[in-house]
Amino acid sequence: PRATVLGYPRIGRRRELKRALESYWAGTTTADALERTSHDLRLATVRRLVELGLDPDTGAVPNSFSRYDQVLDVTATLGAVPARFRRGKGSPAEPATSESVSPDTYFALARGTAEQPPLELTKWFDTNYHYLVPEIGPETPIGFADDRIVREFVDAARPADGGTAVVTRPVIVGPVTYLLLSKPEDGAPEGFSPLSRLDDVVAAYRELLAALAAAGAPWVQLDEPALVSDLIGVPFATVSDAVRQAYGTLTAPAPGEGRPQILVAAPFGDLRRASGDRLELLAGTGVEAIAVDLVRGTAPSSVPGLASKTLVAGVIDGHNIWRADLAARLDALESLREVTGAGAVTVGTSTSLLHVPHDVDDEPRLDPALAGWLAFADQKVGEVVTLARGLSEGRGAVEPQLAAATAALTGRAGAAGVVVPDVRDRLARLSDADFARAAYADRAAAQLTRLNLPPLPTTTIGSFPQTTEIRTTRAAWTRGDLPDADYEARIREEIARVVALQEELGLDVLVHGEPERNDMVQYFAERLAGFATTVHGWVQSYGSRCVRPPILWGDVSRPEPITVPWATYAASLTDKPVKGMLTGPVTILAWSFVRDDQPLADTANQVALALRDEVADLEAAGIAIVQVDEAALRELLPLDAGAQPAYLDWSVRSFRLTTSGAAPFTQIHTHLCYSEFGDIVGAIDDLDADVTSVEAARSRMEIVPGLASAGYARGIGPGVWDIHSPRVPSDGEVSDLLKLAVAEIDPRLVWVNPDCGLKTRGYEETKASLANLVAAAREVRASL
Ligand code: THG
Ligand code: ZN
Repeated sequence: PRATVLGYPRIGRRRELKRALESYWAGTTTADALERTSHDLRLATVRRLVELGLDPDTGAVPNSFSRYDQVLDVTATLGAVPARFRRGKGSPAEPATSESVSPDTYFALARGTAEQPPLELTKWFDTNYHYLVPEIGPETPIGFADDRIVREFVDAARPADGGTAVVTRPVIVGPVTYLLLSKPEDGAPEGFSPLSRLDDVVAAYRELLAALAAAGAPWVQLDEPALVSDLIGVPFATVSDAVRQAYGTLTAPAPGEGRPQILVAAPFGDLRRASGDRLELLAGTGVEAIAVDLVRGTAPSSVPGLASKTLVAGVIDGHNIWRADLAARLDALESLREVTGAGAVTVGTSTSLLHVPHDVDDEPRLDPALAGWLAFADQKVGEVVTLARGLSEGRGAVEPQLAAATAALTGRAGAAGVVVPDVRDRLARLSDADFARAAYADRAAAQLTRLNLPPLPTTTIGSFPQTTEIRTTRAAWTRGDLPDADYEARIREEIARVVALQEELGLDVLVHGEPERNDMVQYFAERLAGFATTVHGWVQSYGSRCVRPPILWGDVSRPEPITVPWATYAASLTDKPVKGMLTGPVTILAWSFVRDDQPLADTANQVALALRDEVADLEAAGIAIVQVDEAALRELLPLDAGAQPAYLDWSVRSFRLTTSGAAPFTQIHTHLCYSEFGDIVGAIDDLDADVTSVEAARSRMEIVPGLASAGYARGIGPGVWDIHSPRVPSDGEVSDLLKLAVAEIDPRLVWVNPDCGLKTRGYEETKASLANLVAAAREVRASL
């Protein structure tokens, strides 16, 4: 095919999948109804892609649907269900055989059961999508257990409804990436590597490919993003060997069996890595096509072995929402065949379109000028189709489209708000002094005197449970159905309730609970100049959960204080210190679609300056503690090791720019989500926050020794309550974790707090857990 995309959103234009899943889980609909909705969404999607110009007959249309997660789908295809979900099935002495996975088991893996926590959720490369981590041990069953992928191909190719038939290209996570993203199953021997099961996995994929060929699939797409990442924890050469082995076997089917042509896709980075050229590696295998990310990757030069293959040129950004410079992209495409020596060039997206919303035309409230600068999934398919036509029929055939794209870009560059001289001037005038606070020892002394807190002070991360009533109130006000004064009164009432509850529980540092915030990024984006928000721009975050990333399109400034009225109201209700709560610049960038016309570092510093003013206003209003959350600091860490130092430098600087205007007697807190901090301990220290809270309960304080040995010597709140499940930890459990912390770190530095915000928890378990947390802190305090 001449044009394709690597994947398409699955949630549905009106989040139909979310609704179907949630009513199935609630027990109000059946598994059959969920299956029907999935079927309808799949067919609607592939037909939409044909309508938008992809070829219906040649495998140009990806079949990339998933009921929950594409990595879980491989686990189900392989029947690779970990033993902890198989108890009671078969005798433990007998090795389990892989068998097809029922909807109950599929969703038990995704969401857990009364007895078993779910598979772990982790970020998919450098996106805001989260996949379910497979658990693979020496005995985990692995086979070709489930032919859903084949049935979904047949469903589109020979539809029962008599509508348009589409010969799709099934999209599956590739065997190497699947195993590299797996973790050892509980009970696996020390040092076991899931990659050691490669032969078994590849054998199953070979059967799957044979079944697809038998069903008539001309192409299959195997996604191998792990090939572009240095954050994979396995030596470079080991990964390359696995690729050679896997694709050597997959491209040589067993006698009498066929296979579709294989497209290996490597989104999110450059296959030509500092440690070796993986484009050349893939070109040396028998696969028919390779999809490269030309948005992140460099323009490739001559590649041996590519003459017999198709290069799918990912020139349209699947990860961001800006309309492309089509004329420039066409220039690049025109020279690509000569430069690389590829046998053929297909125009494609850099990544799946999973990471962008469906359709700009579905956003009636966007400013029309801004809307004209944007391309969501459907517009991106159009761009790919246009470029393919230009490539095969010549520029003349698509001149109007090229001109329209150029005009949109020119309009964008010159539009009011994109460049705001005041914002630029302020940025240009910054000096090193704007990034530094007084010495920590002086700050600590001033804060000790002012705050007068007990040792092991107790606090929470910021948000309290969001009741249905609060969500309804916010929604009514947003719709315009609730007058401002009534809304304000309702929020104040909620804040007063949350403050009273915290006093009753005996917490030392209180929060206002954030009932006014829909989302910790969207809330600020709605109140800062330079951002736009959407109505239907939902992007799947995991399973049925979605976010609506704001669009950061212009220079950022703060028209008026954002959080000050709520924080000061809360502070007026209590004698205890109340923390002001802000979201930091890196997290705001990580969870937004960010402008692509200036360095991220500059954009981050603009956001930082707006937040710096908010810190100053909170301080002036008498707030003694300000927390600036950088939940996503680890998340934006580049996959490419070479790019990490520069990222850590600008991200840390933007945090310091946000906070360093604070006086020594103002205590700056930060909170970081996720527990994998090994790579960034140095950066955490460089943030120079007075107190840092981190996730630590699930890993039983694993982060603490690392921080201690790195010489970390400021306040630290390792989470002692895992808020990711409704389970209430006993006071004994909490005090055991606390004792682990104070054994490693000077007890004068240790804070007592949950792992993360409480907005997804209920009040029952919140009250019980916080009571135990306070009791445990008191017990350990007494023993110091
Ligand atoms: N905000 C944003 N991005 C995030 C998170 C966030 N990315 C990482 C992490 N947190 C992802 N976690 C979630 C958790 C819950 C939901 C989404 C992502 C969620 N969404 C609601 C839903 O889909 O029903 C919609 C929320 C709404 O109504 O606005 O519950 O915290 N930006
Ligand atoms: Zn968190």
